[in-house]
Amino acid sequence: MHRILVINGPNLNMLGTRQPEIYGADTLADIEAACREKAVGLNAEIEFCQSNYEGEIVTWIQQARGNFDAIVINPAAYSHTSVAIMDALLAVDLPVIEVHLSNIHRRDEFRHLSYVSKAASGVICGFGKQGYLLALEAAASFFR
Ligand code: CA2
Repeated sequence: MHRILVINGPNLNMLGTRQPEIYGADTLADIEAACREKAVGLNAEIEFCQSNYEGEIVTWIQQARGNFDAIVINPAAYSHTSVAIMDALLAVDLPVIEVHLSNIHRRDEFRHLSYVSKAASGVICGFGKQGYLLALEAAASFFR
């Protein structure tokens, strides 16, 4: 069975508590449940994690080599700042699908640049929770 690591960046543990007009009403636990259901249909296994710490995310990416077949990542605010996460993703040499709940291109100009996109096989943004499910499908398409 193929294994997909789903990484969530800072503040995404707050989903469902504030700013539902931007990020939707689902909590991160709701998104995890939907991802787990989707993974069954894709015959894949997922590990779903969240961190508010850049270094912890870098470590998870490094450890993915040999343990996972693809990475789905919502780097949250680190998308727009983190050369360290970009470098780790470039080094791990796995398919990387970047996902954002909101359409970052319709928002503040500082959100238009994602360093992570430079290491991503593809990017999905603006589809809320559904975007995670599309990202899992995209990841699984690398296995066929
Ligand atoms: O649209 C996305 O998924 C983002 O990655 C979310 C990040 C934002 O910095 C990116 O530009 C786009 C922010 C996640 C914070 O989520 C919260 C949810 C509820 C309450 C507070 C923060």
